Amino acid sequence: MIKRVLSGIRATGRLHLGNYLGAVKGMLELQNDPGYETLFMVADIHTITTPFNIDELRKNRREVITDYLAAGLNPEKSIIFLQSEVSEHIELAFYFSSVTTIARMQHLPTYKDKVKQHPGHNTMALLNYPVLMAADILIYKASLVPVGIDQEPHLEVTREIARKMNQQYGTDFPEPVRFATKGEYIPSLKGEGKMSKSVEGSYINMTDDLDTIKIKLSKVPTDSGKEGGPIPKIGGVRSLYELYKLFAPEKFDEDFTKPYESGLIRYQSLKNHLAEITYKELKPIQEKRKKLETDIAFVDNVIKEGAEKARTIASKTVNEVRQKMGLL
Ligand code: AQP
Repeated sequence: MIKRVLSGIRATGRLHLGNYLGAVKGMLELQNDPGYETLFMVADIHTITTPFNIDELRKNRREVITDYLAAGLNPEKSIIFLQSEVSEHIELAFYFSSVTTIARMQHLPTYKDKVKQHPGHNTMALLNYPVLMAADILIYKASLVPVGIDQEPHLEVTREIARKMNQQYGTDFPEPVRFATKGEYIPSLKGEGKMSKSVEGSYINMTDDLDTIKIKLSKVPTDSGKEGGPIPKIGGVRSLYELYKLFAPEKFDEDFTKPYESGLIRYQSLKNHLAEITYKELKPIQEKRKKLETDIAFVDNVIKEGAEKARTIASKTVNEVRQKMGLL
């Protein structure tokens, strides 16, 4: 039986290397494997769980679709859509909230982090984020989810909800697992935490040009490079190491690990080289993006057809759930 795949990215801004390496690369791999039926959405409803600007949201919904297409998501192989255009997700999330306790949601590390980040915005929508994510996945009965490691607690919640729904109402939801990429956790350029859209100075955007990437990497904090010893587990050096490993896997031992261990690393030339190899991978995506930006009708059509296809599957699941719960 063909397995379904679902993933999404919030419409909070331009995509960065963390989104690309942790999520989009996994999406591409699964899209291009005929053993899977793939659905990729822009999680624009999830965007309103943290403070947002209306005009920015409207713009970013389209920007993320364009980023997806530029990176290689293909509407002939995948269903690409905006979450808000399939309102069944919200309906299913409400049904799921009836088998989810408030205490379970309050204990999630992702929830606590966001409350810390936006103390004046501790809303029901934020608390409900993982329930909506469970609905996003289970509405398509997807069993594989290409997302970064930071999303693992939410997948655990999704599995719990699937189990509870199946036990209490006899539904047939799968218990989805994460599809991990090599870049499942890209650290921040600031050397602390993960690369994140909402942390200024932490990220490289997929649309950054070579000079911008060089400037951003030049600011990554490092040590003197003369101490030697094992690569630190945290901090700016670790961030550089992780990026180097992903963009130059065959050379990182020789270029990074050995010079570091022997106290001979030269950060400036290393950072410049890292900027060049990073840009080399992003350049074709950026070129494709430029063309897509002018092809408004094509992008509009992707959005329209994606929603129609997604809605067909989603409404079937919601009807099944209504029936099983006595609402139909
Ligand atoms: N640093 C990261 N390393 C690996 N994967 C990452 N992802 C995000 N950051 C990293 C993955 O990208 C996908 C989309 O994430 P999202 O936009 O839905 O939400 P997010 O995690 O909130 O992304 P940001 O950049 O951190 O946005 P803000 O700052 O707005 O919260 C997910 O698969 C995620 O794992």
